[in-house]
Amino acid sequence: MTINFERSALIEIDVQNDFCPGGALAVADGDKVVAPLNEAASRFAAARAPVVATQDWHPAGHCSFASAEAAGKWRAEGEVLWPDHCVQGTAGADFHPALDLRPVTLVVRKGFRPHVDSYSAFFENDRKTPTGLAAYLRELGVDTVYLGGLATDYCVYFSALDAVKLRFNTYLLSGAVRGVNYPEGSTEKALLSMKNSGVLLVNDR
Ligand code: VGL
Ligand code: ZN
Repeated sequence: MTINFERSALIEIDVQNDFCPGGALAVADGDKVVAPLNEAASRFAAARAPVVATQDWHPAGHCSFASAEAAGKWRAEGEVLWPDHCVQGTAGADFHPALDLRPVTLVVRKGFRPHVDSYSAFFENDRKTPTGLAAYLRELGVDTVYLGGLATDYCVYFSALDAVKLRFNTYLLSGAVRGVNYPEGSTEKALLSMKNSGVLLVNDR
């Protein structure tokens, strides 16, 4: 895979303990994304290209938690309820210990507003509130993004679709993602829908 690092950024989505085996919202083989992402990140760092890591960062009692009082509230299309996860300041919200943070130039935290969930690295689930990531990338002259991380069918999926909508050339590192696959089949469905939306799937090397 040849990358024009001049105008590219790597975006590592939610590589956090709660999404890895043993975590509160564990993704099967979630930790397997770490090695390919570290390898990609070291290549971006060598080229002095930006590497963004996102972090799901919920306050206790967040509206996306099945345990929350707000559980009965109206939900956006494709939104579901989850076990408590990635609560601000907990070990579950930390990046996986093997994720190499040295190449990371920006950490974007999302999902910190109690009443709105945030899957995408670019916009919250109200589809209006920006995270600031697009402005950061644009100011650095980035027109192409490479995405990997967790989970294929939620945060990676919504991030990739938004990246396309924002007119970034959008590549998915297909060996560096894993899905929750809830409901059953959603990982496959997300991959297909990304392809149909203009996301280009690439192998990691
Ligand atoms: C995610 C469910 C809830 C993700 C975050 O990172 O894909 N999924 N919060
Ligand atoms: Zn979450």
